[in-house]
Amino acid sequence: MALLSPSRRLRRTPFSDGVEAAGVKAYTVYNHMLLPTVFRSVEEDYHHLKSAVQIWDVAVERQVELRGPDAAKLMQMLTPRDLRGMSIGQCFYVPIVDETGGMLNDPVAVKVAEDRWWISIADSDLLYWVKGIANGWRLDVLVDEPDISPLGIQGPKADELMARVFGDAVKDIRFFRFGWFDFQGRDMLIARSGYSKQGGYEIYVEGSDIGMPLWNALMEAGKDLDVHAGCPNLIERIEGGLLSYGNDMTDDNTPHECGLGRFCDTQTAIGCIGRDALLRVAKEGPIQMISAVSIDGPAVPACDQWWPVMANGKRVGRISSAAWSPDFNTNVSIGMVRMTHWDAGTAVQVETPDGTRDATVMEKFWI
Ligand code: THG
Repeated sequence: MALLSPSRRLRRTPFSDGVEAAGVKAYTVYNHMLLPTVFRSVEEDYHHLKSAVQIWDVAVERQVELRGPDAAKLMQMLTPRDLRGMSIGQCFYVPIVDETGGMLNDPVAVKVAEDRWWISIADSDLLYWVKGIANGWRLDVLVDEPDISPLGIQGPKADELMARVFGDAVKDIRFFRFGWFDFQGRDMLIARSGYSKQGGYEIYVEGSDIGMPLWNALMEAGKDLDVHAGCPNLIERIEGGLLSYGNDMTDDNTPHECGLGRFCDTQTAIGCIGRDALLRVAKEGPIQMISAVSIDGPAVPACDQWWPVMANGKRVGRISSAAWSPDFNTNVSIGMVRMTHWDAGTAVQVETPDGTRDATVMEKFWI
């Protein structure tokens, strides 16, 4: 593939200097910004992520900040997840839907204060939707994208590394909660979260100037832990069933089709845009569903287009993400499969660019 031409529109991050020094081999574009995808090789990065600790430049997880008296009201308008029980200090994975119940994004909402929320977005221009709603409803709230860049610390040795830099108290943070910690006189919001199933943290770094000092301090503190620059890993995230907006689902899909029905409380999410549409689909139930699919044969090529899922010569779904898994010794994939074929154990065929392969719909790869 040809190279990407750098320009102002293809934004660098506060950590890009560190990423380059660590020998990044490939990037993708996410929220108009550079997101590393490979350091040593996808497989080497995968084994290292599962055994050591990595520092991830996930600045592409941009924050849409809501500030003001109507911030909580606006946040509830954006999602069918009931936010009434959410405390300050919590993070919620929240589907964001449009008026038809179609997925616009699947961010992490961070309740910083009653009148201050961060929406840590996946790859779609959610800012404009949120600004439109705030202005259309004349809400008393400021909506913008502040200079905040998440840095992920992921892997089994993440606790040890973070304790060395921020103190032992960082280990007391519970899953999807956050606390405030000092680094060189700067307050940092640190959450126990991240786009892997290996455990770890996300540091919401406010102010680009402190990005590289923090990156360097973590690299220095973790030398004997074999710390390395890393990034969301394709194999590990498919094994773990972590969805990728734009790949695995789009605004054509409801949260229920995406397996995100457990994050919808449509009955009680009063004021949520798309509520009427979702009440209908929740009642009838989805007719297709995100599914784990194991694809037979040798390693499949990169999935940069939907691959048809077939049964008896008819299309019954599509594969949107796929990779060879060394630990499962098969190709793991995520697809959207029709109701008639979504039961675990169902035999199907997948039309890959390398030819048609036998495949099996799985309960899940993850536990
Ligand atoms: N962290 C933060 N922002 C993000 C992501 C992140 N923005 C972009 C993208 N990732 C958003 N998508 C996801 C997808 C999955 C999860 C988080 C964000 C996730 N899911 C867990 C799971 O499915 O097992 C836990 C969900 C839960 O139980 O609440 O973590 O990674 N800041």
